[in-house]
Amino acid sequence: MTDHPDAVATVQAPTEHDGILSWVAEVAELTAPDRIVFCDGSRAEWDRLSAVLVDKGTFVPLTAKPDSFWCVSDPEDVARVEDRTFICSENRADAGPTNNWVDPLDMRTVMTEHYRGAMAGRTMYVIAFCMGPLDAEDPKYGVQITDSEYVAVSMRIMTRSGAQVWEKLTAGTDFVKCLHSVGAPLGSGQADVPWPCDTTKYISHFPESREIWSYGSGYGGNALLGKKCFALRIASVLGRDEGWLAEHMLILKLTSPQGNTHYIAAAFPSSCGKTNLAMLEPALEGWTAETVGDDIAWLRFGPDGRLYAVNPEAGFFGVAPGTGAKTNPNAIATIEAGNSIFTNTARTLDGDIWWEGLTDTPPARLVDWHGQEWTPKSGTPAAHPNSRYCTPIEQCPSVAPEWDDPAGVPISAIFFGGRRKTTIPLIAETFDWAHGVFTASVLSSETTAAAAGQVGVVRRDPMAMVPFLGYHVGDYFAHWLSMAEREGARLPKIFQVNWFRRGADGQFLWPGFGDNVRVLKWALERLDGAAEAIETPIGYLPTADALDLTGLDAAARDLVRHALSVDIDEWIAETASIDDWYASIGGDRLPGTLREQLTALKLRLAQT
Ligand code: SAT
Ligand code: MN
Repeated sequence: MTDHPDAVATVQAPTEHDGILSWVAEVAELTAPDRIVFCDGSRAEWDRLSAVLVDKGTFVPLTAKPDSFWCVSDPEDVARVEDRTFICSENRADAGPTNNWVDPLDMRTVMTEHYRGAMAGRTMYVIAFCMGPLDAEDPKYGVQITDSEYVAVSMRIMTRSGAQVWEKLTAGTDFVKCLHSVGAPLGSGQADVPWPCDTTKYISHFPESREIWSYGSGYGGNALLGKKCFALRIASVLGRDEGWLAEHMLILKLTSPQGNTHYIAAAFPSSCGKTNLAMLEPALEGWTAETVGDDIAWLRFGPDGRLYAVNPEAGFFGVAPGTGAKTNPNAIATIEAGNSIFTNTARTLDGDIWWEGLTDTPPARLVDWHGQEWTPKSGTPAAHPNSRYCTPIEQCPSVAPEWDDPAGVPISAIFFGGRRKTTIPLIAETFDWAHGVFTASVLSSETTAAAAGQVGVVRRDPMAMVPFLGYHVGDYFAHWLSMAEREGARLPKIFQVNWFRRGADGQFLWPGFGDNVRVLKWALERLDGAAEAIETPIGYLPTADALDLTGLDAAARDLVRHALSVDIDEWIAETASIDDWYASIGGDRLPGTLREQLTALKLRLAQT
């Protein structure tokens, strides 16, 4: 690698915050970088760092999109590594049965040795960022130290960062320490590789001291520490302590033809369509949908007792495959505007990107995500199933003007969904808050490529948060239930959805995408009691005619009827699996209310 004279200059620290300065000095002492750069988040900095990345062979500039770059990762560093993700609470019991736990002192000892000298030959970047609007009443700041230019430019897209944050991070202001190294020190004169990382990886969280230590990976969820590590794992602990919720939810604004606006939040596991729903193009005449967030929502009580949602992020880190002009035109327009990074997609020979589902037919020749020449005859996917686009939210044509409102948006309904071939109907309205929390606590989904490991296995993923909880899952359920105890609380209605149910022949029963507005419309009409529903053991479901199926043909309507059916035998089997799930949580931490909910569900099923 040739040094870029502009990029290597160690700039003056833009802060007098002692806590930051002493921590930066301590980390530099341990990790031994060649130089330190405090990021200002400027356009010039983006240009400089992307030039460094091009020079290293990490980035290939795209000629078909302005200021956009393609890159491929190390083939072993393509997803979150849940088995290497740790919640290092002081007491093992506080991490709960769903997290890996290591004693914090032991973890610090082991990781300190990995960090020792880890940044040799590299630049250490110091990035100040704010999760959520800068003018929030109680802004949540983080500072990430990283030795990866890829991480630095990605953080510029994904968070509010740079000079505007340094200005606000005045002496004594709280911040979350986010330490990251790819774990690939360079000996003197040693050439860098395009995607430095280590085979050993640790994604560690210290909930009591609000710290994140990440080592060995450059991949999004492992390395962009504002995202899952801070905005979900650490923030879930902040929310528990401060009376709010940090959730794996999109935020969507929906306006009916009559001009009624509602905001909804919806939780789905990774790679189950949150981004597509967040950018929905309604299939029903007269409806508009606008995007507030696509992945994470922080929900706080407003003065009127309603829950207000804020999107802590400033960009999308969306799953590329399956995203196309038909499925998500707003995502396509967002990336067309440029300023984007594409990781592990394929690249065309004329300087554009491609992935399965972008167009119906692939180009005749491509460079695939391994960097190898690819043709449709290759017989392998051209893009990795977890390949991603990273792009600024402000470029999204469907972005709601209030996406950056420090007050957030009031949530009328919360949706929980997973990827289930059977059992779970298209939509069900839960009976009340406790039943809604119960339903979310037993949410399940077939695993996807967003995390390393087997794909397609059903697992319980309560609130779609199982990989992102910073504390004990039973305490988390208690925290959700406690929302109803707050004086004057006016909580949203909770719904369960499943876009992925299949018929006996394996075909999807529901068209999904823009047609999902039909389901959302029914749910919103339920808020003021206007839509018809029937009571079933699992909740209220639309009657056969209550869903607006205008424009769907008879065959599609038949499938919808199947999608809406509640199969009692399947549900009895489901409750047996819920028994196992609850047993794994441990009786002392599982709220009694949820056990009662399960008993009541079994009773309703038995009486049907
Ligand atoms: O890689 S991320 O964790 O940021 C995306 C996801 O898996 O939801
Ligand atoms: Mn996600």
